Amino acid sequence: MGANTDWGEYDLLAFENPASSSLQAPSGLRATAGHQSDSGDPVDVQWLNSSPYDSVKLYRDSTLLATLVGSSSRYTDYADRGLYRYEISGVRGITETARASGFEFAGLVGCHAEDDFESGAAAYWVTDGSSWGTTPVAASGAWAFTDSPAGTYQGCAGGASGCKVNAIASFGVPVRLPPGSHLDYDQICDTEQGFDFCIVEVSADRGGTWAEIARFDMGSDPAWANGVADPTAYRHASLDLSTFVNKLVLIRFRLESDELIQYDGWYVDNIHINDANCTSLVSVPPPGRPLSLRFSPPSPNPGLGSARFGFELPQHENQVEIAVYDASGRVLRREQLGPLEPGDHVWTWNGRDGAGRTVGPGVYFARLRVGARMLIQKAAWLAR
Ligand SMILES: [Ca+2]
Ligand SMILES: [Ca+2]
Repeated sequence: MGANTDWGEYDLLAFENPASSSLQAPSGLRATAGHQSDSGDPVDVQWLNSSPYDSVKLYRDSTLLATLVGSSSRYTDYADRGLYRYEISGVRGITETARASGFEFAGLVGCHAEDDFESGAAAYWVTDGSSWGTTPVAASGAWAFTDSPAGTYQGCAGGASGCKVNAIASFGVPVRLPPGSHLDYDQICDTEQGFDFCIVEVSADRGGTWAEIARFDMGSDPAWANGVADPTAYRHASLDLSTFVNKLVLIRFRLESDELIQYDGWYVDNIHINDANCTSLVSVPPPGRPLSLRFSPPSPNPGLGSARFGFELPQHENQVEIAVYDASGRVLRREQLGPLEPGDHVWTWNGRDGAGRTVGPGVYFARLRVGARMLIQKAAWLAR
């Protein structure tokens, strides 16, 4: 601002938007899929509200999924098989905060996942701090994956001695590891020997923390010594994952570099965790999430045509009932769902009462009864 800045004008702007300076974005978004099905898999999305909001907006892959009351901190989405980016923002008045975000893979999870990049894209990868992308310098087929498709990887621009930068690509498809599991892939690692590294990491807590399982640099193989990637320089790697047996894991590739001297970077192809003949584990509950009795709000809400209610049972139950009431407390419909196994379940209401008549628009209540315990959710219903 120059010497002639009119401070009165700035004061006026501040007065018109008094809330904006104190309005903080939500944080800590965490999405956890049930991995129960490849269609309509329940995804439990939770976040922390950092300010009071009039409403919160939830996005999936940049499209608005739901506008919720300002105190909401949880939502159950139902998503078909795929990798999704969830974002949440807070709204007060006409001001919407920045968005907090997180990724989750919805759909059934097995003991095997792979990518040969022959789609020409890397749709199941989440990248950070770099321009990871597909490249025609492939071990086989037409495409592979690299941190630096345009050439040399990045160092710390103007960085001091000892500074580090990371180029990270995380494979968004989780895998439940049976005994004897391996990560196999082909690679070229053209990084400065002893200073820049191609580091493979595994997370057993859905990306919260990562453990290194291998690191390479251009000194790891004579074919990489010239620092220039060409397809004849691909070498096969097979990494033991037995440390993580019985766990649900994600893998990622992290190229770490310092401030001086960069080469062609990291090229990977034909990635697979186990082969397609591996034997899946029967059931491993997601880590850090013991089962409890839960009943989620309907989705979509308001409902139109149908609405899904998710619930979770901590143990086998013979008596499970869902009933729908109108606002006056009259029972419209009652269904016996038991016996049911522990875990996540979904009940879909088609907007009809027990006699098959379509209900009118309004507010309804769904009551889940498990033995002597009862949980209630409210459902707004639109006319068809
Ligand atoms: Ca390929
Ligand atoms: Ca370097």
